[in-house]
Amino acid sequence: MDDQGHGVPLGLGRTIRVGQPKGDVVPNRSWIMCMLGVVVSLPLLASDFSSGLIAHYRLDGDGQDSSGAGRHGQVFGTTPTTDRHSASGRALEFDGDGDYVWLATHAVALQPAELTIGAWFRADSGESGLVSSIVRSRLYGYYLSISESDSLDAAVFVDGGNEFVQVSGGNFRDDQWHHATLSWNGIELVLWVDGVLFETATAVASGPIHYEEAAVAIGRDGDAGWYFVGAIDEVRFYDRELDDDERLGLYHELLIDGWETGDFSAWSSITP
Ligand SMILES: [Ca+2]
Ligand SMILES: [Ca+2]
Repeated sequence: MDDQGHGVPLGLGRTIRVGQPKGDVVPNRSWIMCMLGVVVSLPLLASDFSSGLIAHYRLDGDGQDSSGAGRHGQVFGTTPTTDRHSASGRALEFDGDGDYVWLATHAVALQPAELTIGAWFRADSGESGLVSSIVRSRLYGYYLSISESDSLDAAVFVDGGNEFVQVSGGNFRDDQWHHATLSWNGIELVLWVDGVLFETATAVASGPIHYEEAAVAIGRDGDAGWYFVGAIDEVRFYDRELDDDERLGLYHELLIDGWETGDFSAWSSITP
């Protein structure tokens, strides 16, 4: 395993555990009723998303942290672009050539023992053969990226860096917006994509994520290249695992956007 966490293991990692897909999880009725509750209790739902929130990068043309913690990122390159709702200037475009948001100043906070990362991404097609990093903390640490073969990869390093835990699959270099939620709870790595459980992997050695150095970035593999090509939006870091309703809530945050803007077209997406 190289310290990038990409490519062929080179012997540094003691074990590699790759989980199996568990199929789709259909939003259940209780959740739907919960979401309907948004109409009358939006502030309650919104407050749930702030529990354990370390940082929230809306990437509305900048690297500001809107969590209230002041963990603002330093933006290099990038171009404001449309988000998944076609709202202009509400996401960042990364050209694959030196564009990234540098978060190392806040590495102490952004390198928790357990974590959840939620992010929207739109990976450009035609970039196969390259790794496109969505979020990375290295050395070791964690990452969410599009692989050379266009799969979505999520991984953490634990047990002092001796164990590499990864989930991987699909083809996401498709010019479409997708939402990924990566969680590590000390035992299991869980990846949700577009509001459903995608894959899990259980570690041999439980424990905190292992970090060395402070290289945390959006759109780059920490301080080691693998620049993202496409757009990234709404990156959230939590210092805890989210439960399934919360994961679903992150994805369906568009409902909250609809509530705010009066566009309820997305409501059909949770028809039971
Ligand atoms: Ca945004
Ligand atoms: Ca550039």
